[in-house]
Amino acid sequence: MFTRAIVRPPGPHFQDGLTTVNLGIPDVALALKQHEQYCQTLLQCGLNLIRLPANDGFPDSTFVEDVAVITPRGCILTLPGAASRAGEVATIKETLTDYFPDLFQIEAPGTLDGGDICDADGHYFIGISKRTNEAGAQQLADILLGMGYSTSMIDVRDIPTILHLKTGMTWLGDGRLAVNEVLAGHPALQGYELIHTAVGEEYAANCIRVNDDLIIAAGFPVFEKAVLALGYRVILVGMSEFSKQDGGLSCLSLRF
Ligand code: CIR
Repeated sequence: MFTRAIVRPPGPHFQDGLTTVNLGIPDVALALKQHEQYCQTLLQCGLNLIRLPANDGFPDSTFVEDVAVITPRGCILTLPGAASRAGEVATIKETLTDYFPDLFQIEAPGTLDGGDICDADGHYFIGISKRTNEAGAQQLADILLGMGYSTSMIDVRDIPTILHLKTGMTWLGDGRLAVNEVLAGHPALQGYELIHTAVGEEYAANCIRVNDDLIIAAGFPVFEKAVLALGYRVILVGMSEFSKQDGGLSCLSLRF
C-alpha cells in the first residue's frame, strides 16, 4: 500500500535532457501540464505528494525514479549511470533522509538507475542496462538480500529499444507483468502471467499500479482494453512530452 510519492516538475530546460528516441523536441509548457495531470492522478489514487522544486541544473531531474530505490524495508540512493545525472542524487538526499534515516548508497564503480528495478511483491528484477552496470546491480542485490528480499538479473544491454528494464515491463500485481515482446522470453519471467503489449504499443508497458488503480499512458487502445478486461481500475495520463525524452510513467515519481 503506497501513501506517498515524491515528484519534481520539469524545469525550463527540460528539452536539453538525454534522449535516444526521435520523437521531436518536447514542448516544456505541455510537459508541465502533463506533469500536473500526473500529480493530480496520484492525488486521486489517495497519495500524499512531496513536491520538490524544479531543478534546472539537471534537465532530466523530473525523472526522480532513477535516483533512489525505495522498498518497504529501506531506501537505497542510486548512482545514475549517465554522467549528467549523477549529481541528481545529492538534490534529493535530504528529502529522503526525512523518511529513511538510514539510507543505503550505491557506490562507484557501481552505477544504477532506479528505472532498472522492478519490484514484484518482494522479488526484485534488476536490469543490467546501458545505465546500470554489473557492479551496481550486484551491490543492490546484496542490499536487498540483506533486507530479506529475492532478486533476479535481466540483461537488457543488447536490446536497443529498452533504456531501462521498466521501459519494457511493469509489475501489475496479482502475479502479472505487462511486458514487451523483447523481454517476454526471459527465463526470469517464467511463472508469471504475462500481458503482452501489441506491436506499436511498446511504450504502454511502462505503467504504474498504485494501490487499487492502474495508471497507464493515454493513446494505447489495445493495452487499455486488455487491462480493462482483466478488471483493473484504469486511469489514463498523457505522456507525449516525456516519451520524447525516454521517460515513462514510473520515472516521474518515487512511490512509498
Ligand atoms: C534519461 O535518459 O535518463 C532520461 N531522459 C529519461 C529517464 C527515464 N527514466 C526511467 O525510465 N526510469
